[in-house]
Amino acid sequence: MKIGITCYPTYGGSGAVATELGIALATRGHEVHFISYRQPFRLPSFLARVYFHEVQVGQQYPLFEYPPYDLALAVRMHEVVKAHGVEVLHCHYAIPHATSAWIAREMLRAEHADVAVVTTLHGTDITLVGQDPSFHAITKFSIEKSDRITAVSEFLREETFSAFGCAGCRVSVIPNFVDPAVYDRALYGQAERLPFVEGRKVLMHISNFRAVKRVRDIVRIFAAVAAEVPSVLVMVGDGPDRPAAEEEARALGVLDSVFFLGKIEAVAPLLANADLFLIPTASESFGLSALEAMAMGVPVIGTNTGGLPEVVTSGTTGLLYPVGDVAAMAAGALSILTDPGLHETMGAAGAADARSRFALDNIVSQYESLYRSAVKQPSDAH
Ligand code: GMT
Repeated sequence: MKIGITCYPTYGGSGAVATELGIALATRGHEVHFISYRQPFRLPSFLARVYFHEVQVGQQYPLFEYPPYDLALAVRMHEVVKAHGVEVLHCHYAIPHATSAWIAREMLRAEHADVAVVTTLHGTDITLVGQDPSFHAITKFSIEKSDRITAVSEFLREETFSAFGCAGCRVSVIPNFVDPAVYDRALYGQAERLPFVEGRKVLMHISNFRAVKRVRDIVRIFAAVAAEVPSVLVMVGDGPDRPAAEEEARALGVLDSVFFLGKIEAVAPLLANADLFLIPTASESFGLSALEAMAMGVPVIGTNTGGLPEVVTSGTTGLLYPVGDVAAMAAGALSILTDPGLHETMGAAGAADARSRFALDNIVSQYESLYRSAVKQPSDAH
């Protein structure tokens, strides 16, 4: 098939999932066209059957205080569908991608052409941004107009129904995935070892450091653990709350043992260094980084919120606690770190669970069937 994929190209789980899905589809012989304002961060420069179409917003007219990206994206989608015979436009993150796809499809229909629109809901497009009064109606409209809608967890599916009512929405759950061939601890040896660890335990966090990630809690958990067990905290990624994390580490006197590595594309070699993964998030529709940690055999300490319990089985592949319960999370972390048998059992259970429930091959097949059904039998939501 010929598939167009639109996502946010910068760091973030939705862009990572969209890109890895596109690469996997191309490996299976499909032709994949990424349409976005920048080359997605996990997309290597050349891959057979993978194309990138940049959206340019055009001249910055003085009249435009807000350049209309959504319209430029719709025009590019329309152009790419026509030029390459794309059959499905798969939008990752509803706003504004599903709206632009609807416009592109209307333009095609005016020319007696067509394309199927599939929208994957990832998280804040439903739980936060989509519920903002300035976006609520258009988000509801755009998802209802999609031929197929998927959500990355049962939690997000339920949130979609409760936030939008969405009488016409048929939301299927297709979870995120990992490639077991990449997320395999055995592949990474001494060369990938972090030089500053010096025999200490490694607690790791990977995110875009937004408020929802509760980075201060991460540092507080770490400080409590480091008081008992020699350890370092490795913070991967970047975002608005990085200064807050630094401030907290300074205030707690642990800044010397906290290492901020910035944005790093390939996280598997880093996770190979980790003893524990921390994700004390306030809300998470899925928690792709937790799944990546599990696949690498790293037990997860997190919160029992949103879709995270659908990924991490508390007591088996990690330990989950109420949001903000730093003391419990620190105690949980210590219970794993000080019991090598438990650490090994949980790590192995995570790696096995990631492979059995979230393996790339199985999930990509689910998307392929969805595309086929959307092309053969589009929804009547026109
Ligand atoms: O929804 C967001 O906040 C952005 C999005 C992203 O691009 O990182 O994150 C969401 O999608 C990821 C991939 O499906 C999920 O793993 C994250 O849990 C989810 N984030 C939230 O729900 C806060």
